[in-house]
Amino acid sequence: MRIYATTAHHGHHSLELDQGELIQSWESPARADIVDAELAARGFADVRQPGDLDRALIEHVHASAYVDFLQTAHQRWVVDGNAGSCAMSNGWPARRMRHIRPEGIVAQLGYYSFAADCSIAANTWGAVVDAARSADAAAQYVAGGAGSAFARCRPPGHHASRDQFGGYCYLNNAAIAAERLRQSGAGRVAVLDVDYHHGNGTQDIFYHRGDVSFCSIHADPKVEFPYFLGHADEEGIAGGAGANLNLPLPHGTQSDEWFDALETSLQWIERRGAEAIVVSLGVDTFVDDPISQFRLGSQDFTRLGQRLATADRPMVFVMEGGYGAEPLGTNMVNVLDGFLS
Ligand code: OKP
Ligand code: ZN
Repeated sequence: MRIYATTAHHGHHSLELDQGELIQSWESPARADIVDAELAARGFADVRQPGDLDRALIEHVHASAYVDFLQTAHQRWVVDGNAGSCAMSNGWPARRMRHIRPEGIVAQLGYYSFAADCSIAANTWGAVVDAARSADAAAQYVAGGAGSAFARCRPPGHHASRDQFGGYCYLNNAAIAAERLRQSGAGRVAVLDVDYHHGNGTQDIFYHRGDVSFCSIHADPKVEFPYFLGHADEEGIAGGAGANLNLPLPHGTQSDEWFDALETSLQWIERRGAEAIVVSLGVDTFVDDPISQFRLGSQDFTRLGQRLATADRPMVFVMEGGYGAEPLGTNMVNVLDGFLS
């Protein structure tokens, strides 16, 4: 299996408002280092650098003004007199307020985000671009007939919508991979999101589209981040009607119930006629994940990979969540290993 990864992510470690305190985010550089070490230890040696960022491709997924904003936000923050800190908002457009883009950097940070768990530092953009490049390169490799690839992305992407960052995500790596597969000739693509959290950004990006189906297995938004999207009645609109499937599950969900949802997902993807699949691969469904409440064991990730292989489709794995220490590497690589076995 071909891997795409870079080291630019080391420059990015966000601040996060967690239980009333501003902490160094759970979404840390060590996460990718742990996965890279496990890949190397288990013989995944075909690790490549991705090509340049394709701005035109990105603009099929994100609003151009939003991409410009991300690229320049930290510099504008510094010019505004905030050198040394990370750019983060303190106000958001809520109910009965107006969605008119304001002018100042702090206000625009609120306009272009939906959560206070995600800040922008000097090196954030470089990390974000490299994650997007990795996802694109993995999709190009698979579109060329290569079978499967893993984009070891950091920061993750599935919470980033067309024009909002949040949930540790800035550009939507999985959506970029799906769009690349479409532009490379796959008529219908599916994104299967197995991260513990709902992929609200990916859903948003493809909600009007029938050519990219989106299916997510996740903790019920009534009790879990991102709180305001991911309910079972969200089925897509206009040309995308029927092309969105959400399978919310309660806190404490165990393997049996989770794998029942996976069966439902894969049968639905089959019915949608997907020629290629992007897997938003979060392993924060693990029982000991420090911020999550499902109960999958390490062997379950091998089983997940094995079941995905039976879908018998070109597959792009895009790294999303999974927190804590060493088990993160074991669990992530177990999926890839199970897939190849
Ligand atoms: C990103 B991904 C922890 C708060 C967590 C944000 C979670 C983002 C998850 N106390 N808030 O989907 O893994
Ligand atoms: Zn997650």
